[in-house]
Amino acid sequence: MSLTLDHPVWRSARALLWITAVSLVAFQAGADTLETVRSRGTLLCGVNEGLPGFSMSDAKGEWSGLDVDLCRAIAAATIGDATAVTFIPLTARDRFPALRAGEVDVLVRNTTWTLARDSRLAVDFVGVNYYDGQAFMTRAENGFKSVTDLGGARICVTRNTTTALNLTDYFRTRGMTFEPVTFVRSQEMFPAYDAGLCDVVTADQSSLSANIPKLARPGEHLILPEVISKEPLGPAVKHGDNRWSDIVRWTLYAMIAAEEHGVTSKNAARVRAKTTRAEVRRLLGVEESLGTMLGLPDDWAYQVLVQVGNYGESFDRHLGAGSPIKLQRGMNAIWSEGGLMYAMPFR
Ligand SMILES: N[C@@H](CCC(=O)N[C@@H](CS)C(=O)NCC(=O)O)C(=O)O
Repeated sequence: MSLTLDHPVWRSARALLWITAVSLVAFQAGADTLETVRSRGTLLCGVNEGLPGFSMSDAKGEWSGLDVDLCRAIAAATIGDATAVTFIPLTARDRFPALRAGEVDVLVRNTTWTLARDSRLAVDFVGVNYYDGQAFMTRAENGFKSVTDLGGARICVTRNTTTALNLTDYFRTRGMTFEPVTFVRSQEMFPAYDAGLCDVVTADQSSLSANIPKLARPGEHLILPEVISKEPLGPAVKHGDNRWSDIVRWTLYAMIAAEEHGVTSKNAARVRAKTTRAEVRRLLGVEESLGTMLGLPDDWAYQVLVQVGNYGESFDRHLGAGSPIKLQRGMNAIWSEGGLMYAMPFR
């Protein structure tokens, strides 16, 4: 039997090829997150359901926090409007599947950058917006002075976190035992700790400090001195769209670089009109069109600064002196002030 060109077998093979080609093009188009975000008119940002200082929504449904500001900054850079963000609250467990499935364009949810997450989970971390570390909190009356006193203690921890992994590592290494009391949500864990269901609660340091004011008697709790891990928290995107990861990375760097150069939401317009400093002129889009290189308008970083502010302004507002949490800048100070916040060169 010979197969002529209009034989049904060829016809279905051609149809199949055509469908494959069309879906490949559609897949490629879908992979251009910048275009998707622009035509949608809003950025889908995956955030914590409620972590004071990082991401919280108030009675009116208004979100605020350091992570929330980064979402807003990305919207300002890409859409020109810091309010064009749809916040998608995610648990620790749901965050990576949601990012991979494209339910969010970016994940900014107090998430630690680790090798396994960066590779096996098919996501890319693009920077660090808060250097944290894991610590332990307990009631002062328990008499614990150090994590080494915690053998046999009941310890509250959230699942699907580096926190749970580090806890196991730390106790195993020292031949100590503990009784885990696990939760999916920190909104359930802290009240459980407050109600005495565990002797100790462990989480990122910033999260412990942020949650103390919500306890019934904040003055009765203390954070033990040891910090048992490195928790570099930062934004992550799905594998496979390098232009998009560049945009998220450089939006964070724009906020950091602006702090280095003393450019704030208040003075950005004046600085843009007057400055003779070359890097500041490039950052603010006065010369060399760095925005175009990212697929953005030349005033992308200027919009971030005017609408959201620089990294230091955001930190102070939500976590530092201007907030109820009053955290020190510590490792999160700009490198020139002895911290780790360091933007790559704008050129
Ligand atoms: N940085 C750690 C921990 C992140 C995390 O989810 N921490 C918990 C405890 S503070 C939390 O935020 N829970 C909030 C929630 O899942 O609702 C990680 O990336 O795994």
